[in-house]
Amino acid sequence: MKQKGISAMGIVIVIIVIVVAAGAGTYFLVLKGPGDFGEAYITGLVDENGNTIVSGGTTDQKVQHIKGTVKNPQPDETTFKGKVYLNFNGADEEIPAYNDGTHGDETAGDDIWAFYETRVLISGANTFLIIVKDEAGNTVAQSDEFTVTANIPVMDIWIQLTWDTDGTDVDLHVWDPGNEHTYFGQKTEAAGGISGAELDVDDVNGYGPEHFTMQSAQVGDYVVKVRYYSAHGVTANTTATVRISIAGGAYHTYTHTFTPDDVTTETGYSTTSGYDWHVATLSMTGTGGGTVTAST
Ligand SMILES: [Ca+2]
Ligand SMILES: [Ca+2]
Repeated sequence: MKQKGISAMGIVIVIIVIVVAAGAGTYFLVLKGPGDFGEAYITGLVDENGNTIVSGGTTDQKVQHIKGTVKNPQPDETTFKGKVYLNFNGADEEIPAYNDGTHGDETAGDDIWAFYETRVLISGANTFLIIVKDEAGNTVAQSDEFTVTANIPVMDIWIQLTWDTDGTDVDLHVWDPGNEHTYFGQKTEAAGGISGAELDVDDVNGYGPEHFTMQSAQVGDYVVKVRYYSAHGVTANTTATVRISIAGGAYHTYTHTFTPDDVTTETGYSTTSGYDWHVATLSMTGTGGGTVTAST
């Protein structure tokens, strides 16, 4: 298949990494040859209308699908021997890769694995980068940085939930000052959720993300909570990460580790129930600003 940058593969590049152990006066020399880097590619963004955007481009669509390919750190294996991360606007988010002819994978069972990820952009500059690590946690490949400028309104509230286990279902919940509630059961105002707000998707099988966006927030407190809804048989702990940006400002980032025992069978939802992770309270001014207070 065509891959951006593959024409440069014939050039022998030797990257010399010198790590100086400060104080000990000891030098470690690590040589990396061709093939160690450059086998992760972002081939493009695709918006909801099917339009493809190349790096450096602009868009007026906030929902974008990021597609591309990576190679398995150990060739000829039927499972991926490592982890793939999408660095989206500065944060590494673990993502799945497929070699079964789905999610944009062109040939099942070869050495090329595909990813297909959805993200909700912020207004202005957005950056994407793919990082591949082996099973020991060493970075073995990294894509070129992919940039896109989103000509979309600044959101008073932008929230993203991701987590680090495959197959699990974690849910983002937001209540507004009037106790209106947006979650998977009512993602939009039309479905009974918060007026003027939207949850883009309920991810039920691993990693997320789920995004909550609201262009014009009311005056008052918004409560952000996360529930571990179903482990779907996964026995490992799940660490969830929530990023919050108020009016396009810097990210507030919070993490919480759930054990399988934290999955709750409770069916009620409230701002005060004790079996969810209370992430933060957003105290909005109603004029495009507010403060974020982490739950204690
Ligand atoms: Ca393949
Ligand atoms: Ca979910």
